[in-house]
Amino acid sequence: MLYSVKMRSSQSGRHVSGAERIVPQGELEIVAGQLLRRALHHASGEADLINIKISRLDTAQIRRFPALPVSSIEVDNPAAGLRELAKLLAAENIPDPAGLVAKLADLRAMRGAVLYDVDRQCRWESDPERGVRASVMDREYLSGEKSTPGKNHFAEALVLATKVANAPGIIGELCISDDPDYVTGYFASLRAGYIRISQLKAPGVPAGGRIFLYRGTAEKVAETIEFLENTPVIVTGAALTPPAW
Ligand code: WAQ
Ligand code: MG
Repeated sequence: MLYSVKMRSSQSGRHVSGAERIVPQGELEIVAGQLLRRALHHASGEADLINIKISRLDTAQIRRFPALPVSSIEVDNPAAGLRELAKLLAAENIPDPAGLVAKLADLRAMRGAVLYDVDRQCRWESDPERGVRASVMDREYLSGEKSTPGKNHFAEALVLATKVANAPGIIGELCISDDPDYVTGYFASLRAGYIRISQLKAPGVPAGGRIFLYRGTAEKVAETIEFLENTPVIVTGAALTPPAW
């Protein structure tokens, strides 16, 4: 039996941290404890509200996707990283790369991501302050592999990016961590894979966020959001550590 475990924490209503896991019943206690510790000790602030939600999954609904292939671009400073990001968007024929990169660099303290319609140039989240949260996902645990406490930015982002890239109507994703000292970000899509960029912000900067790029009809947005929020996804063959720069 598998369960979805979601954690989110906030301080005075402002999002501080969140995480999603899929675990067997026997690991619920340990994983809930790990997520609780993580919520209590977060670099972005001390939480005054922590929510841990556990729900049993219908295993017949679980979709499995192979992890996106990982590649990397090393840059000397954040400005160069943002330029590389814009180049990747241009290479994907996404309209207004510079505008999108500027939008990303401006984001802060959302629980979820911006769902951005690249052709209509509008946002589709019903609550723009919260955004759309990709959820109910995890890596496939290899036999004997124990889930580790603490946050592995790369491993978690690769799982999220793989789910998002496989969502109907999503043609790409941009990400900068909101953790003040985590400066590596990425662009990901089913076509391009998961492309790390070594610096997208300066150390100590609390800003960060995600933009999911949507292309499709207005009628199909609901299907995309439903997949992102509720379809259980297990990502296979995902590395725990990134390739060396
Ligand atoms: N669904 C949608 N948006 C999310 C989610 C989610 N499940 N989790 C976080 N976000 C949004 C939210 O706006 C956060 O403020 C923002 O993304 C950043 O989240 O290869 O740590 O968890 O080394 O701070 C990238 C790793 C790490 C790069 C990204 O993001 C690499 C990271 P964080
Ligand atoms: Mg964070």
